[in-house]
Amino acid sequence: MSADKRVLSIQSSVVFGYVGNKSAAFPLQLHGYDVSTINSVQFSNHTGYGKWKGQVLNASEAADLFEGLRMNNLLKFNHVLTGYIGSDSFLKKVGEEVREMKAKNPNLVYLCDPVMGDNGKLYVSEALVPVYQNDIVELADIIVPNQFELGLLTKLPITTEAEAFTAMQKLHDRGVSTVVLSSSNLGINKEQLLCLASYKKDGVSKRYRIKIPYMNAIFVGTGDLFAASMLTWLDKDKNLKSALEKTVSVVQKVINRTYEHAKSMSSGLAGGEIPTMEQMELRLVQSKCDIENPQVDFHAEEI
Ligand code: PLP
Ligand code: PXL
Repeated sequence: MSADKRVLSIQSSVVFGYVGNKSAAFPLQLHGYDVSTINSVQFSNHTGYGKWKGQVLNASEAADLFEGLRMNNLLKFNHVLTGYIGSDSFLKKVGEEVREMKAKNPNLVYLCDPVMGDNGKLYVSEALVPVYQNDIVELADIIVPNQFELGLLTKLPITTEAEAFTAMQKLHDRGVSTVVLSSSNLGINKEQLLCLASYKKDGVSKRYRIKIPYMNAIFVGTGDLFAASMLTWLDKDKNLKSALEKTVSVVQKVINRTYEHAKSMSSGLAGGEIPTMEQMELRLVQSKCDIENPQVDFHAEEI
């Protein structure tokens, strides 16, 4: 095992389809990372289907897994990635463990996707919000909220690009060096999403913007792919601009391949039918070459 490429990824898992660890592990492995997964839930399929079955890992079960790793001296990760976590006690436990791992290894990089909700709606318990705000933010080196989550973390309004950067600065003030707003509706019109990024550490400060075309379709698992890709490219390139460009380009490539495939599956002889959730599952495996070697189709502007 390569000594410096061990990732602990704590997210959900699904039997069918690609969200959480199912969306993050494959891209990381393609880039040579040894990925250890803790599945915060194991569901048959993602919750967007409306019906699902499965298990939720509770805080004491998570503690058992950490204890087993500790007993064998295996808690030696260089990167921790967290995504969807459903309970506040579980999230607190993760925070304690990350704190301890960082005390032992100051070079450990923690990338947090503070999954709480989207478009003004929470999809986790309200009890998680103060845990992210008070315990988790200060542990993160990289944080990748969406627009709604950035507002929740900072208790600030995010209605303009300037307000978004003010909120991102607030996260820098708490010690987070890299903040990436993965998507926002702060563009000039509805056809345009903005992805914004801000880096601040040791007196160096950088800000970027990438414009992304809006697509009138719902993709699930793209945020998880986005986070795994940011971890990869920030680690490999050590450069926020190129990491952002490659990440957005890869996510867009996967989205487009997914949508083309879904349309080809859903259009009967008459055409025009709306794709099902199953047809809209990310075409991740089919995007192997793009993930490994992304062509940069989206360029970041420095602000
Ligand atoms: N959806 C689209 C269309 C995107 O392009 C991106 C990022 O590039 C995302 C979603 C990721 O954002 P979120 O974390 O809100 O899922
Ligand atoms: O990608 C977000 C996500 C993660 N985990 C589970 C989900 C979803 C989105 O629906 O259902 C279990």
